[in-house]
Amino acid sequence: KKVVQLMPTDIKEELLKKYPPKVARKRAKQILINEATEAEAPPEILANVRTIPGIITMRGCTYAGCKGVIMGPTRDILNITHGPIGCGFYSWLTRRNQTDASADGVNYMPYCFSTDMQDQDIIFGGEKKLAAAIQEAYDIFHPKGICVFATCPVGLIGDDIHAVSRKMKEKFGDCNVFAFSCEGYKGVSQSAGHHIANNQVFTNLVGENETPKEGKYKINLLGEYNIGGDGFEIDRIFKKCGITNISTFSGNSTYDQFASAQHADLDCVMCHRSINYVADMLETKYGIPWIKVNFIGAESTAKSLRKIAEYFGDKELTDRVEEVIAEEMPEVKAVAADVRTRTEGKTAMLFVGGSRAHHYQDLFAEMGMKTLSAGYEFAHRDDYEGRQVIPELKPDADSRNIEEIEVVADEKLYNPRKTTDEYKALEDAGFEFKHYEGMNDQMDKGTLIIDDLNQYEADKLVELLKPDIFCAGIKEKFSIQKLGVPMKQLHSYDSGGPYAGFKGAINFYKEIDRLVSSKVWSYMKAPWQESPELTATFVWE
Ligand code: CFN
Ligand code: HCA
Repeated sequence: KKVVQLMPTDIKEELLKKYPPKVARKRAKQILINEATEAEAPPEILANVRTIPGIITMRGCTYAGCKGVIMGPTRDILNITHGPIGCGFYSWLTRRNQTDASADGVNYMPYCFSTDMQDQDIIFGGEKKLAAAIQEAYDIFHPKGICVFATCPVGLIGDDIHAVSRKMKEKFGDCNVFAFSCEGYKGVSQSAGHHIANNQVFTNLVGENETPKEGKYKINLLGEYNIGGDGFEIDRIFKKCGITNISTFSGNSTYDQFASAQHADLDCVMCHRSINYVADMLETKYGIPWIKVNFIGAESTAKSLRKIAEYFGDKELTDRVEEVIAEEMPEVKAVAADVRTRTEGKTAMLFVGGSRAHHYQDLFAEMGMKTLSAGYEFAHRDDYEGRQVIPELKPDADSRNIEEIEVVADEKLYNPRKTTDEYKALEDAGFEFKHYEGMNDQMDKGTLIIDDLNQYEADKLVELLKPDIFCAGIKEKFSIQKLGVPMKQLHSYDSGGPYAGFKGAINFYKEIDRLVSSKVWSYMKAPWQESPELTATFVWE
């Protein structure tokens, strides 16, 4: 193992060395050495900007963020992709979002619905084909809701998916049909797709069920997607505490849960990046306040439960939460203590999406492991710096003009060019920010925080810092393993999970212990690489 003597500045320089000057200048703003600036303000990072063409990014597209991420995990809404078959196929169950359909048996998630656009649809338009697909889906399944998702060519040829959906909704009368202008090319990344999905679900679905919901402590869990069963574990804990989860956006959710979200008393935001827009809209329209929670990590789970109990300010709930924590923790602590004998002092790198690269650092910390470097694929500055929007400046969001809402609005709200001094001036002027801890707050001084890490930089970082484990997604999986470093997918969890809550923490400790303690990585070199062939001397008898 290489002994690292490199300073963070050296590493940053190494990463940038190969780029042409213009590229290097832009990338330099997205690679941050985590140090307080002169004014002791958090350092600034450039985020949510377009990837430079030619760079192999790990990001996904707007369609993926809308159809796959936000709408995908709801089992009884029938999702139709209007586009070429590849878009539907590659977003078909790859995210490992689980569901429990035992209540009524309705589950469309194992299906892949698409209009399978062909050349003639591109030339003559695909609206008729879309209407026929919606009709066919309705006739076969009679779902409560049908959602239509635009792919790139739909935006280019101008099919009016909203008009088609409206017409079909009126025709059926008993099925809510609405569409998403989530063409893949819009915005900067999948983040734009989250925003579009948030707006449309809020506009077309939330608030539809006016029958009040039973429960003493009613919450919504926003930004939890039940990957590998995480949501099942969190719901188990809520139930044990006596907390009623009205709706999860959107892991293991149903049409009716979205329709009833306005009946909750508190919104608990887990993945802020993907769902903060719904949290804000629920607050504005229904007066439901939101708090930030994190159920990744046993300590964070306990902290989040206490935060919820504190909000309700009721002794019965506070006592029950303490009882649950006391009951669950001993097993977690025992496993942590055991694995720590092997994991203490080991190092990790995390480059994942828009929240996990931050949340999972808690689990590593519980194992005594240090995060050397981390970053998001597509998060915005507030996810790094822990700032939130100034509600007074919130623009009207129109999902059909994503450049406006994602780029212009972002500048207005989070303003990538706003300096920390300007933030402070706004605060001093009486603007209220919702504070929560961003990635930069949590990471040690001198660590490297890198936005939109690419293939080249990932390989270079591993070569320079040789972490004991690298966490990212499927695109990085095999290139990292070929460098002789164990790799854990923190999107799909490979085939593992749940990792959330108390039981999830135990699973994670054991899995990481297995990976970082394995001897297999020391056998990466073939025998002839280790000890090159001896030169033979040919002797003629
Ligand atoms: S489940 Fe979430 S937690 S929703 Fe988001 S930002 Fe993606 S699909 Mo992949 S694993 Fe990832 Fe987050 Fe929120 Fe998942 S870190 S990239 S869009 N994400
Ligand atoms: C997406 C979904 C994804 C991809 C994961 C990966 C997921 O971005 O479209 O790259 O391994 O979690 O499934 O983030």
